[in-house]
Amino acid sequence: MAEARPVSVDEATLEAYEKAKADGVETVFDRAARIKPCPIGAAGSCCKNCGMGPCRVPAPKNREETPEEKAKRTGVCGATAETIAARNFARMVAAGASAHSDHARGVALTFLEAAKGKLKDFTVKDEQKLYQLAMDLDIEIEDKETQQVAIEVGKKCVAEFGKQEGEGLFIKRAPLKRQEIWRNLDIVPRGVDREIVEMMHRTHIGVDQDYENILMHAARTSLADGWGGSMISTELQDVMFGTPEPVAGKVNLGILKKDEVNIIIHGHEPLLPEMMVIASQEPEMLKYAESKGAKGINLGGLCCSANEVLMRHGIPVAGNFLQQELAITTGAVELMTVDVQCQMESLYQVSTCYHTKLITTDRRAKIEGAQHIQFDEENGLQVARDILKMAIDNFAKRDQSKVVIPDQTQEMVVGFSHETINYLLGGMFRASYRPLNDNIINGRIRGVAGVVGCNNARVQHNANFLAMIKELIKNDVIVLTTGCSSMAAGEAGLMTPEAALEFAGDGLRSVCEAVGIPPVLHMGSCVDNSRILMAATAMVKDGGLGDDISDLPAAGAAPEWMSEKAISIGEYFVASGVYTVFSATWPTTNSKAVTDYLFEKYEDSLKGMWGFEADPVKAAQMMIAHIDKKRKELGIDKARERILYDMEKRRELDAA
Ligand code: SF4
Ligand code: MSK
Repeated sequence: MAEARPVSVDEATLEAYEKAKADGVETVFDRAARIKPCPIGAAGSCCKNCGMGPCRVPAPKNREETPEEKAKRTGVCGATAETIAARNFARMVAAGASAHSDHARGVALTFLEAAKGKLKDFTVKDEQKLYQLAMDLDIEIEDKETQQVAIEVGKKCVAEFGKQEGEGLFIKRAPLKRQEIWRNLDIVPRGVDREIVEMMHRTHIGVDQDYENILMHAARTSLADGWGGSMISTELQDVMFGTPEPVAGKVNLGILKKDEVNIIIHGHEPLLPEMMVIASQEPEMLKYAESKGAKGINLGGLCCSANEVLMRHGIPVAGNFLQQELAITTGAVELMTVDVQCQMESLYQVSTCYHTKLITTDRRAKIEGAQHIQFDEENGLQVARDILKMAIDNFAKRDQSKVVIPDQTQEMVVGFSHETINYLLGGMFRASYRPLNDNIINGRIRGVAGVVGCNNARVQHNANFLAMIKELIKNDVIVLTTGCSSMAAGEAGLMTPEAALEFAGDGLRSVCEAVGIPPVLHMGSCVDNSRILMAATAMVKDGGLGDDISDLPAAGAAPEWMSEKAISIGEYFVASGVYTVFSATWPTTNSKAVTDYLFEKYEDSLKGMWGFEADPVKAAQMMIAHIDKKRKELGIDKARERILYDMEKRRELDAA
């Protein structure tokens, strides 16, 4: 019998997984082995949108069907395989967009209250970004006080969510040609709440039964996320907590400390994590920890709450989505807070096998068994202090005989907001994307790839990310990452400037060496994919690479995706003109027409399209082929050939 593949390519994960098994703790890897995916649902052919179902539509014949055969492939209400697959896909987009945007709404409401001076613990940290944002939102600045500008920005952002008519205000940031494409297709998003409600309505039984029409509204809904909800979230978080700048960080389970109080912050919203960072550095808190026998307080993160505080403060990261249970199984975590999104319900069960306290902090996301401490913005720092004290008090209950912390950690450089990329490449006084564009035009950098998204327990942990990213950078494609993709790259050492020497092609390596950046740039959390949209827009606006995002030698990917948020992100990449390739699984395979529409026909209208390829290296090659096609269309393919020739010649000379 063939030996089962290891669950991860990461040594620390494998070590912790072995310990979990030895401790008799079931984890996501065991459940994935036990529970097989339902083939009907996986293909997008199950509908449960009404009480006459659920209906499953059989897979199409592998030949042209007769009308009678086709007629039999429907649900009780007559919905076809096409309608069902499109509805399921569209609902994934709506759910993903709602997750990002409900997060954003919380941030916007907090921002507005803080601007009014009602929340003592939250302030404006980045005034420059506030003023830029105000200008983008058409707010007259004149000689207004910063507080007044912040209030007006907060009000406008809050109003964006429920905007009934007109265009989302951030749409104007996109290249003009892109805006024209959206207007011609009548898919410029209004408020994200409206688009999501309409998406849910259209996919109710007996409403929209034209798959193309459903999928066009899916595009509009996703745009309300990427250029609406997610963008509001990123912008306001930057204004309140600071725009990320390059900072050193560490990643992997080895960041946990044997002799300190370990606290893990997990989820997505940075409000509580920001307060935890402040509280954990207060001298009284450190003294309190020492009084309980600990050498210090060690704050670490998981998933995107981790990315938020990593990018702004260099707080270390314990791991990505598939490592969340394993952090607890080290036996060294006193307390884990979870806010919203990507936190496994199994965490409570795992925590009961150790001394770890699991604390839910958001009324929208409770877990049976876990203790709930509601985060209260009016009292943010005090809530953080209370939670920290609880963790410190729990240190004495740690059973050191149960503690095994894998000793792997990896250094990385993070904090590449699109503003930072601007300054790094162009300098403080002439910040611009010009040097990036020039290096793309002269061929040293072949193109840009956004590799983002989750882990998926059906795929070997981190394997697809690393195979894809290495193939891309080897071929001189610079990689931008967010979410769990960033941690995968970080854990493998791809986020250090030195990684360029080992893994990048000659052209990309020369640029990374000159600027001192890694070949893989960490741009933040899931909502920060809006930064990638802004970076792409900045490249277009700087000139020389066409006049739309779809003209850029660029592509997107999520090789280990699993969440509905990833589908929303992929959809707004596509609707913004980006060729976007997913691996792991694809949710519409039961309908060839729907799949063809997403993979081919979208390009006719949106100038961007989806792709799927299970093999991550082949997927990377598809992205590179697309990048080369765009280079050719731009007339810059010859420059790259010359560069390669030069490199070859240079090597010959070096060898002589
Ligand atoms: Fe079946 Fe139609 Fe109801 Fe879906 S909406 S469950 S296809 S009857
Ligand atoms: S945390 S959405 S598993 S990237 Fe943002 Fe990771 Fe995906 Fe969650």
